[in-house]
Amino acid sequence: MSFDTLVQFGDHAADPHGTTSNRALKANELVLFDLGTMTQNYASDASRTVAFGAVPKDIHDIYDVVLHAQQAAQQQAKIGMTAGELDHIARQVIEEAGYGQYFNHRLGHGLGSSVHEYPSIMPDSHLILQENMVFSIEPGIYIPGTAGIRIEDSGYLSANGFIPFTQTTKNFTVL
Ligand SMILES: [Mn+2]
Repeated sequence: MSFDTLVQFGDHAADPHGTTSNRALKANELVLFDLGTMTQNYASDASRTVAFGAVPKDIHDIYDVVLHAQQAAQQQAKIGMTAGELDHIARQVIEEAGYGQYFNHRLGHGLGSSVHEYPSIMPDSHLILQENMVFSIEPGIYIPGTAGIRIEDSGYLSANGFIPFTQTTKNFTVL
């Protein structure tokens, strides 16, 4: 594994920098997974959030906001734009849905022989994104006391746009 696997349940996932704990899983809450592996000395990193049982509609709606933000950034990433512009694409989707204050970290980070590397995909960065840069796109919404939702793919930037390494479904999944 490229870092300690993170699994967080329900309100516990509202801390995006939290850790796995002894908090027991309850019915009808979200489960956030964040994990990666090392392959030929290169790190991977991916996150998925799934439902364990039925979750309230407002939680499902928030999931859709995160998914739209993640997909917008992934689809619009292109060579020559700045890291700040890419961050803004996802952040704007979340802000327009009214959850801007709950997306409290950068959009993504580079990865290579370690899991967090240059470039940093963050607000106001003027760094130009270049062909074959490898980075994550991982917007999230974290509502204290309620839930945390993050969807993350890592990939590389090609002439045809962002090519994700992760193929796992991002459709809302109920276990
Ligand atoms: Mn990551």
